[in-house]
Amino acid sequence: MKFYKSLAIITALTIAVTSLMSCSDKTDQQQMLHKAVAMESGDECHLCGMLITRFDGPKGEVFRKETGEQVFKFCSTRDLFSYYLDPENKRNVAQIFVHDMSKMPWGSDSIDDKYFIDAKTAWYVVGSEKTGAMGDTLASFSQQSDAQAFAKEFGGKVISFADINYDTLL
Ligand code: ZN
Ligand code: CU1
Repeated sequence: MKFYKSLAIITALTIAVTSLMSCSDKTDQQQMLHKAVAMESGDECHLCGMLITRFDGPKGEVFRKETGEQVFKFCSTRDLFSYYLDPENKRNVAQIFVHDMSKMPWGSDSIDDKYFIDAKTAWYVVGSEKTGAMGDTLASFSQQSDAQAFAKEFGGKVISFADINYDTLL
C-alpha cells in the first residue's frame, strides 16, 4: 500500500514538473518571435565594423536573449558565424537569420530582408568561388537542393548548420 502511495506521489510530481517545463518552453518560444529587419545603408557589421550594404553576398542577423528588440547585424555569414561560434554568444542567441541565396542575387544592390531565413535550418556551401565582405564566405540556402546546385556551379561543399565550426571559417 505504501509503495503504491509513493508511486502515486512520484507520478503526480512528474506530471507537475513536466507541465512546468512545457510552460517555460512556451515563454522561450514567445521570445523567439522576432522578425528579421532590413539592412540600412549606414549599418555597420557588429564584428568588423564594415558598412554592410556595400558588400556582396549573404548577410546575417542575431537577436540575443537578454537584449530584447536589439538586433546585431553582420557583413557576411562568415562574420556572423565567427561571432556565433563563441560559446558565450551561442548561449545567449535567441534567433539567427541568414539570406536565402536561392532567392537573393549575390550583388550588394539586391540585399533584402524579405530573403532572411532561420539560420539553424539552412544549408551552407563552404569553399565556393563566390566571396563576401570578408573574402571566403558561406553561401546560405533554405533548401539543400539549392545548396547542391550552387556548389555544382561555383564549387565548395554542402553542410548543415550543425556542421559549422571554426575550421569551416578558415
Ligand atoms: Zn563583418
Ligand atoms: Cu568586414
